[in-house]
Amino acid sequence: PVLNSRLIDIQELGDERGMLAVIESNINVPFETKRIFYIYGTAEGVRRGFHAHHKTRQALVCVSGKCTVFLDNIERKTDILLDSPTKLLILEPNDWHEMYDFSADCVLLVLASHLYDPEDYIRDYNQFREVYGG
Ligand code: T46
Repeated sequence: PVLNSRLIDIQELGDERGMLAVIESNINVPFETKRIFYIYGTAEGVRRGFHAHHKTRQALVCVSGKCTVFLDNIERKTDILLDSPTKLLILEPNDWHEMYDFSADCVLLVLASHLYDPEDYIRDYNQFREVYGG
């Protein structure tokens, strides 16, 4: 019943020049990163995502601005606010996700464990229930 996805803190490495945060494969993200993409310039009121994955593990961080991620593993649903460059959401493939409430300045950086493959997406909620409903 518990969600596999979880929020982790990224250590803030700051000095008088400003801040720096590091994400390293197999150190603070639990997979090897093969792909990086970022979502920005999201129009007001937009909700996106609406899928789960078969294999792809991801890590999401708002490097600027904020957004909220809705997670659903059928038994449990939760909303996670990403409002800091030090909050990293480890998003496991079996959690259905939707992103919403993007601030105008939001840059949502995503690290992924696999290259892009449309076949890895489960976009139909009934299929999601069949695959992960148990
Ligand atoms: C996810 C959430 C957090 C590509 O061509 N290559 C890519 O690597 C990606 C990620 C997307 N695309 C194309 C596919 C679509 O034509 O870019 C367009 C927008 O992608 P999509 O509608 O899948 O975007 P979101 O915001 O619904 O979902 C994305 C990721 O696709 C997905 O893996 O978990 O962000």
